[in-house]
Amino acid sequence: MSDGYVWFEGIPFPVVDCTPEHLRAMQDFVFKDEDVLTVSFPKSGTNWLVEILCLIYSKGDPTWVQSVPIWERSPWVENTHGYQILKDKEGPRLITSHVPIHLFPKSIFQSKTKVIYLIRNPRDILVSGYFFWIISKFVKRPESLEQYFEWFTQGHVAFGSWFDHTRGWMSLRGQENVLIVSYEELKQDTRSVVQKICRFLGKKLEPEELNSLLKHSSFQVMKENKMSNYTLLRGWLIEDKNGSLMRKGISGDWKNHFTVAQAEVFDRIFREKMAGLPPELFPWE
Ligand code: PPS
Repeated sequence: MSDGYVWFEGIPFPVVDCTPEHLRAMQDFVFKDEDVLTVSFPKSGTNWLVEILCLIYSKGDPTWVQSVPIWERSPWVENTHGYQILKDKEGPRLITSHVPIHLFPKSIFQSKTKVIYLIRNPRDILVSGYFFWIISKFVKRPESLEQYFEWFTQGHVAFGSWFDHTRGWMSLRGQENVLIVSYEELKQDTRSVVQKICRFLGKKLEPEELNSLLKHSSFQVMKENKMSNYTLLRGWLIEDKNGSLMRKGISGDWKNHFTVAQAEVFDRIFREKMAGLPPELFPWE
């Protein structure tokens, strides 16, 4: 560990369960056609999407999501613990990652693994990250939102620049085995997006199974589910005794935290960094 991050190929990674040696070994991870990979920049709503995928695979039955920690149901390939579980697992695997595309195991590009890339308004990601990192021990702790704003816009945060991450993974859009989903559309019409994900995965849920999925992946129910809300990490990686992954679960909270000047700076950086990409890829204000 140095300066609150593990560094690998110039990108900062969290200090928990992640080493440069592991990240190097991870390069040889072999993806299988039947795997389903969730990829996102941290704080995009990853765990929400994973909960939905678990409930699709259990046909709406909540037993699995209520009895096994979320990081064991869909392990993180970049974590040593997750990697061990994945390596030995037979059959289709749910896999999660925040790794930027240029450092990702190359076997993903030779397989038919279904990839879901989850995006979210980076302003909300910034705010969500700030409030999580100040109560946890995963990454370098910012002293203020102003400071974290600087780090984030310069790409000096866990997994690097949001802009590079998004540009990188979005370059796969249009491929048959790749689906792009946004937090905002999930919030707006969860049912329709879940149906779209089911079609993508070739899965079918009966109406009552879908209703059960929607209930058990809702913010309120996930907030109470200790297998999904990260409260199992309290007293170890989460220092605040009330700390949880489940903070507000809304779109647009950045408006309550950015100053007018920060909003303008962010708009300018967004325009510069994302120039050339169709604006409709980013369904937020
Ligand atoms: S992490 O630590 O990077 O894996 O975090 P991640 O899961 O990507 O993102 C955490 C944010 O997702 C919100 N969340 C949800 N929103 C709506 N509905 C549901 N069910 C849900 N589950 C998680 C969580 O509250 C974090 O966002 P903020 O804005 O901080 O509330």
